[in-house]
Amino acid sequence: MAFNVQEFKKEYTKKFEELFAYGYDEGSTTERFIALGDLVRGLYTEEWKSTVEDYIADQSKQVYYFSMEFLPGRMLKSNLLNLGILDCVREGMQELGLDFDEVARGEVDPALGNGGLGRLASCFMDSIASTGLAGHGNGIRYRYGLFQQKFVNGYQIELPENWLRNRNVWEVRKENKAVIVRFGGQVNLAADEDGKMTVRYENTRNILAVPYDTAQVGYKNGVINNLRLWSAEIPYGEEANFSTVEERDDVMRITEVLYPDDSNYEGRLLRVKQEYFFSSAGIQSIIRYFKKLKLDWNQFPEKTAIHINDTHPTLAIPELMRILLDEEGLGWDQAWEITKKTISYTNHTILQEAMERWPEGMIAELLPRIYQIIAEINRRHIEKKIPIYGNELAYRTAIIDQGQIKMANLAIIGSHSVNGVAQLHTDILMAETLHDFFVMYPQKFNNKTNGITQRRWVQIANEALTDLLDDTIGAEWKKNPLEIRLLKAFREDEEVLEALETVKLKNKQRFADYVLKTMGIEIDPTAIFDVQIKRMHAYKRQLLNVMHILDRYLQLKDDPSLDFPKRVFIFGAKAAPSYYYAKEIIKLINAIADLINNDSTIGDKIKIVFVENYGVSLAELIIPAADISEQISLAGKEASGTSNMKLMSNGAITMATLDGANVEIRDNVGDENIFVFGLKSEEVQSYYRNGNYHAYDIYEKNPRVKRVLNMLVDGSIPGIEQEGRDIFDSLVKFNDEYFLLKDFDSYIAAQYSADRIYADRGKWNRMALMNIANSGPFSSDYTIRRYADEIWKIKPKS
Ligand code: Z16
Repeated sequence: MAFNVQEFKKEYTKKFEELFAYGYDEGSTTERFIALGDLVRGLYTEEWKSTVEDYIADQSKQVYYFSMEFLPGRMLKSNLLNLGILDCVREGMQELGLDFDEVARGEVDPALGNGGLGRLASCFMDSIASTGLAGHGNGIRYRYGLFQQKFVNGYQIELPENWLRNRNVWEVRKENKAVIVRFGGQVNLAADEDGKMTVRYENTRNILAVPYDTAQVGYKNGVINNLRLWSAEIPYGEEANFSTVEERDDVMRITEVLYPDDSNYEGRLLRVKQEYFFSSAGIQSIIRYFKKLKLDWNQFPEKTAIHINDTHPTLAIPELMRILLDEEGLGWDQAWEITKKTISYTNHTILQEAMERWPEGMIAELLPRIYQIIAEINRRHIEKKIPIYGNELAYRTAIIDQGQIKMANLAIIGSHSVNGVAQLHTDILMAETLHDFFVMYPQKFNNKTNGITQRRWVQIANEALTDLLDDTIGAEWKKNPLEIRLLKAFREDEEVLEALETVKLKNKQRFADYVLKTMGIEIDPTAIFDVQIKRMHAYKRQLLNVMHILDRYLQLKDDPSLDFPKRVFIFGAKAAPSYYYAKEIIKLINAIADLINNDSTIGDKIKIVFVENYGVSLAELIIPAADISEQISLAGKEASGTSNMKLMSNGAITMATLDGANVEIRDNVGDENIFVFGLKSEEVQSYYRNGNYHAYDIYEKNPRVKRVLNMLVDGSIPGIEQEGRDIFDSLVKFNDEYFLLKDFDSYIAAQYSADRIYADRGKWNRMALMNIANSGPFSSDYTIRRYADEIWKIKPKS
């Protein structure tokens, strides 16, 4: 993008005055950001428009990524970076006497997702545009994002996240592209003049779905795709069949707030309304686009791929069927072939409690026509499979079972591709969780290991590392992330290793400043920064981390002269508001932090920092500062993990169980550049199957475990009477579902070897270097290329 500093300064000054009627020097940070964002959006609208026009002119195949969640993070810097004008704007702002980073922080971070799944969707949007693919997001414009987390007396409390309180400069409301989504009512058959039967919906509640579009700017390639988020509104004119105020309120409620549950299913009516709302709106707008091309319906899958991110958008399948059958007049078989060829599905979890299933009656009442179609898909599926696989297998794969509609079953049967998100996860799906389906449709199953965009997670979050890389290996890695492997040549280069240490120290200092300012805790930037950042969940085992902290604390109390490097344990985690146990662990960690941070007898050998309101923006601050990346879920439970990839890309060394993508990280960095511990997935499976795990025995026989766990119930940690007892019981009395006690010894041993190596700075720096150098394969650019080649069958724009 041709643009110079002088021009920028002029444009910015003008834009600010136009918007606010006074000079930028008088403006607030928010206003300064709004003026900048507004200016930047204006810079790319031309290319945004022409990208769409080119797609239509070339009739290129489009992929639509349907996701209930997107977590883009602040967009100012990523847009500037991808437009190629980040440096220019930074310089211009500085010359205007403005602090660019501060202005950038004036943007609200849109928290329209819970965690990994939503952030993955946003990495994918960035990679789709940046690799030149015609792909767009489809989701919900929640009025309120994921709750803001505060700690009060160590307890999590949730506050509404009103992310639209200031103007959203990036979105464009497209009222003329609105569609109607219908709920309720009855389905009737009616004959027209020639006796042809048509399906009529009567007495439906009609809701207007209004799209808000946000540009997805590709990295220096002129491609600008679209993220379309739908908002529910009351229709005008004939469609406005509402009578009471309550009915109106109901409409507004659909896109009011994001459900705050990560990997946990809650069978709420409003949730399924949200799911149908954005699935239907998305399908309708795709069909409208396809019709402009004036092609035959059989060409629909040649021109369209629709990807459903987890089962949340699965109603896209019967919705596509409905439109093809009822509105376009196709026969069942043709419609079904088109649907299956168009749709593909990603599974993100094997946790049973996360599997979506809806009561038949609920769907029949809310979406009568969709229910009929699901029932017919189910009927045909069973009828077809019985002769081949027998009754038992056929019924085990049924969509409707015991009055429930199983969304994963519908997603698998109604699509041509089912993928897991790391090799181990996909293997478990095929061998265990979805084995029945694997027997029926082996060709549908495939793996697509997750990835991350180094543009955000290195170039934007870690400018110091970016500069060092550029100076050391050149800038090719930015276009071609695998080229970061060139860094390996410098593994014995003292100067580079020291420079790497300096970069890390600088990032640790930056985070330490934040911690001092926001929490009043002083931390030493030369200490080991040991980081666990992810949703709070029992299977992720933050509690194992806690056990290590308590053990270390006890060792130090016994012998204050013990010589190991100082450590700062850094946590960031939100708990689902209804997840009681997760909230108890939050309270526990905060109580331990209070105890240890204020214990002068251990000096600052151990510090604990539990940041409030962890999210994308805080991740950008924490990840570059991390030395150790805690990836300690019970083997077999974490589908992939993606913070593991972000942390390794920033030179943190992984403390890992062989779970999710950790396995592939180990394969890439080699055993000597990672700390691996704990049970393997097969061992866990075998314990579950044989029922021969006895946590109580470990508690009785392992004095270190016993001492640590007793701390939970003997009053040594003030303020956790209830929590300490509950957590103790979950481990000792209820047999420790996630094998913390079993993995304790090997975890502690791995932590001690980390201590020893950290003391050898050269060695540690070399390990950090090798992690960075081997992070290229985890770029979402490659993940997306594999989705494009193997599932979506689309090619980059040349
Ligand atoms: C989610 O973030 C994930 C799974 C799920 O069923 C629901 C939500 Cl909201 C996560 C997985 O836990 C994680 O392992 C994975 O890396 C991520 O999805 C992206 O695939």
